[in-house]
Amino acid sequence: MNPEESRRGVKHGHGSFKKVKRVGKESAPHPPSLDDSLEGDLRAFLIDEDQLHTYDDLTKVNPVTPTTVLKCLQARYRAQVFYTHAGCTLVALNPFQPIPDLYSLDVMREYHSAAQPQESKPHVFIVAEEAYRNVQGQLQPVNQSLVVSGESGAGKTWTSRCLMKYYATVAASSSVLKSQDTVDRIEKRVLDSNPIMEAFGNACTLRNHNSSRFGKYIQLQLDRSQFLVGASVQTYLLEKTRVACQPANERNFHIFYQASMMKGASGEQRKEWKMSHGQSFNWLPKTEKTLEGILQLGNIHFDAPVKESEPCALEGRSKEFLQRAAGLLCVPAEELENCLAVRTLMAGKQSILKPCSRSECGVRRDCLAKVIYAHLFEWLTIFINNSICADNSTWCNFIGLLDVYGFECFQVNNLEQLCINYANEKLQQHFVAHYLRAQQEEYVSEGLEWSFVRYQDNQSCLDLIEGNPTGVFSLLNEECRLNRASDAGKFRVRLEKELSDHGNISWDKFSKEPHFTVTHYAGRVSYQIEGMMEKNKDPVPPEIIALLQGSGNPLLGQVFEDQEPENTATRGLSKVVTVVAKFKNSLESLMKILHSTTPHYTRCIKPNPDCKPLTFHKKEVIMQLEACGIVETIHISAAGFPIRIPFSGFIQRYGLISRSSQIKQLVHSMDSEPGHDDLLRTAVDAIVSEALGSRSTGPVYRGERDSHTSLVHCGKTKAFLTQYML
Ligand code: AOV
Ligand code: MG
Repeated sequence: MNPEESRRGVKHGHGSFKKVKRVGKESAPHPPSLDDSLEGDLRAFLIDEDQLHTYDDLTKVNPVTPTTVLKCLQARYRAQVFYTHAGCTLVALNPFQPIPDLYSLDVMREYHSAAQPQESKPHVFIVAEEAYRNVQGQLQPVNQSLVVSGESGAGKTWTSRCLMKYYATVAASSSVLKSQDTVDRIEKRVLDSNPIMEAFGNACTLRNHNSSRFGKYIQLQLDRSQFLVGASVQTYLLEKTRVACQPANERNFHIFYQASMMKGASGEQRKEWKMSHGQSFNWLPKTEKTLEGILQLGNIHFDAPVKESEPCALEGRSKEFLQRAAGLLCVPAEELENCLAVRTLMAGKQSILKPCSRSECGVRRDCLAKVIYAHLFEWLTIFINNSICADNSTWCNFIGLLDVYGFECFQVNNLEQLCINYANEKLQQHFVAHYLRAQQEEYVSEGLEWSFVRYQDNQSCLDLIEGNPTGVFSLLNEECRLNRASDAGKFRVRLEKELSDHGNISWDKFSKEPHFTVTHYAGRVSYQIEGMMEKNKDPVPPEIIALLQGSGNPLLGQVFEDQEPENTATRGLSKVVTVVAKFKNSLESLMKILHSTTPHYTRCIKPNPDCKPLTFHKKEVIMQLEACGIVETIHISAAGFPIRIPFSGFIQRYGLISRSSQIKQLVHSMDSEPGHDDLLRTAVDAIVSEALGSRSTGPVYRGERDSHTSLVHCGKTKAFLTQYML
């Protein structure tokens, strides 16, 4: 490892790479502070600092080090330029304030009609347009995926919205935005699904006032003429615990506040919001009662029982709240109270009633609220899909937009964060596998003598989490299936025993709370074990399901209709499908879809932790750049050869401009006879030598490669070119 790597504690997945070939001060020792290092790098290599903000592509920065890249992004941010290419990916810096005209209709049209969008100013619309043309331009159309990643608050959801608007505009079957009667148009319906999903699935957290508490993959369905004809949404693991319990200074899902606000709105406010009193919405059919019912549940508290053999009694005004909740959920109040305070145990064919303890009553109340909300959310997703999904016969390709919750590290992290961070690990692996590894493997198969760039492979962290039979998820599932009370201390000992050899997990010996710390690609996160097993089992008492199935509320009756009560007492715990097992399966299906598409990556960066407009914190940004491997990506793109043209194509394209009659002859003869690779290779070499030999001084990037051989490489069947050479 070089000093940089050991400083970062980076673990590389592939030990066999040759030394990294870079131009300039490659092995400079690492200076002590970020600022010193920045200035040092800049003095040595980038003389005209004033021009830094003009670098549209980070591959042009030379040398590519975390600090020079950082300085370039900082200069651009200061100049209010928020998008920068980084080879194959786009870096998006969050301005944290609306930027006029950055996403206007005119701008959309400009990128859509550009002959070469890649040559326009960096923008997320370039990525959008590239994906759109990729679907269009192929003989065999290929589905596309736009993967937007970044930490919480970095701008993923915002970016996804911009992308959706772009497609709803450029792929509209007629000029949707010109016509007034757009109410029922599919493009509008697809866009309108966004605020609804966000109302139910987003919440204000310490990191982001509109944080997505669920993952979303939306497929925009295109017909043969490339028109948007529909969409389908797949959601992932809603953080339903938030309904009953929010971390300090965080909030519940937006919809609760929005619903209350609507209820309490004055006549004037209703006028301003264009919502008349008692107006109903097809998009929000009759959920508002149910939502209020959930809120009323939160005010129900139980007192300790007078006698141990008796159920807990309702505390203070709880009877009133219970009655209101029962009324709103359309269930008998007495049944609701029994369901919260009494458990039914089965002994053979006989059922025995057992009063719950005070804390158990609270757990059951929370469980009822969570299960209702989670089912409502699922129902909403189905409802939206039914409204926007095109008939299978009408669409043939899709562009998928992935917006999942970003990497999270809070003061206290539990199963939710482990799942969220695991999802981010999977995406990072997809990126590494697709881009970095695939590119280097192609160099090998083409026999290129190329010094490999090292990259951070996160497979070992994934093995730690998802490994079978000894990974955190498997061990957790095993623990949950044992018919015994959860014991955080015991589970910690088990983890340590089974996983102590693993480099990505550690324990703080002095911590009183049972926990484990995982070294993720984006940083170290400590997970609290207390409560993790219960969250993973996520048991729903059968009495609760039965209660809701009997509800007179048509919506509740409908969403619980097919739910089978999970009676662990009779079915056995081994059959219970745990939360992590379900999540892992759904992520695997997502990965399969992603692998079958051509991916495009956008890396959103959060320039400061406080979401302050136009504020750039170097430390914050550099950590994110390092975490997502941006520098490695740039190295491969900058020092590598992103453009590959098969020899025959290269000769046909560039042979005609050659002065050599032999090459011209070859071009003409190729129509009838393709020619051997060796012969073609010699011709490509000759064309390149001729072109570079006659090259005038022209524009030169500082630190330009020293000889023409590093601008073009001939593989076994293809010519590899740098962007600059092209
Ligand atoms: P996230 O999706 O990445 O976080 P968001 O997309 O919700 O983050 O962005 C957070 C906030 O940053 C938004 O609500 C906007 O106020 C602002 N913002 C983001 N991008 C832009 C932009 N291009 N222009 C102006 N403002 C922007 V999370 O869902 O928490 O992982 O879980
Ligand atoms: Mg989001």
